[in-house]
Amino acid sequence: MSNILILGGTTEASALASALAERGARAVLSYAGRTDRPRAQPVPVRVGGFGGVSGLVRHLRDEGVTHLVDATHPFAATMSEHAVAAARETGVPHIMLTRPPWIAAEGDRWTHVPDIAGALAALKGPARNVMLALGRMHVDAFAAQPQHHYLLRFVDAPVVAPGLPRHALVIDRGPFTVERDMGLMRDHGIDCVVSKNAGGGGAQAKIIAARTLGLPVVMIDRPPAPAAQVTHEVAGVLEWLGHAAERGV
Ligand code: 3Y8
Ligand code: NAP
Repeated sequence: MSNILILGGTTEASALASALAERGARAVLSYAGRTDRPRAQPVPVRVGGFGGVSGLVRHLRDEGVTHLVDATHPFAATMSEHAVAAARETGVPHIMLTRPPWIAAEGDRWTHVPDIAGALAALKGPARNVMLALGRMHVDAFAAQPQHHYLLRFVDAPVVAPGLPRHALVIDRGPFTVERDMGLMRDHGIDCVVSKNAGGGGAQAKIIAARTLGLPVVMIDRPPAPAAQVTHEVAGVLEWLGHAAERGV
């Protein structure tokens, strides 16, 4: 009998949880606990870190996990590295469910940067109205370029006000729509968007909105992914699970 652990926090993880629930498979979806009210799931949910690789190893053994699916966000690099290490140490079969990076299309005005520091360097110069669609965890770094007016979007209202002198804050969770993101950009006179190359559809609205409005995008490329089996589709995980079952793992 399978006992699948999904490392979640993305649209694809939720879609996989639904597919497994429909098939009556035994699965648990795991959240880090970054948001106040994570989306309800059709499978049992656990919330909170495992306590590093050793904590994840212990969890896999104690819970008798038979398959580990890392469906975390492409920027959740630490979790993904831990998952590969814990799977190797325990011998639990492991696969990554992730989405391909966005590729610039006709009309896109992207500047690729490798990380947050690269995004800061790209923002040197006179004051602009910048949509900083990176969530909450990296916002304070942008105080290094205080001349801009920043439009921020967080999932939850922050306990402490963002450390940026000039900013507007929108509290909203995705998936977003192109229309709403275009409206937001127009209302705030946005002339530049900063984004992670998250891939997928849940964060893509702002990229299409920027293209439609002819706005430049500072695109933060994703960190390197660990060497592991990867699929871009929920169907790929289901096939792998069926496959793995055939091998009797
Ligand atoms: C806690 C779980 C689902 C998953 C939905 C996806 C889409 C909507 C778009 C913008 C970009 C951003 C951010 C974003 C999106 C999906 C997906 C995605 C980007 C939730 C969720 C958790 C988180 C954590 C949160 C981060 C933040 C990043 C906001 C739930 C809603 C910016 C990433 O306040 C914080 O500490 C928030 C932190 C990590 C990045 C950051 O640095 O702040 N996601 N997002 C997960 C956990 O606890 O394990 O609350 O339901 C999930 C989703 N957010 O099931 O429908 O699949 O990517 N999430 C980015 O892409 O740049 C928003 O505003 O345009
Ligand atoms: P991260 O930096 O890679 O991981 C930091 C630590 O958070 C991990 O070592 C682990 O703690 C814990 N953790 C991360 N994901 C977890 C999960 N799904 N279940 C249990 N513990 C988890 O991760 P992150 O970038 O902060 O992302 C946290 C969550 O937000 C993930 O679910 C991710 O999918 C989601 N998310 C992130 C982004 C983003 O931009 N980073 C965007 C959308 C969604 P321990 O070491 O204690 O085990």
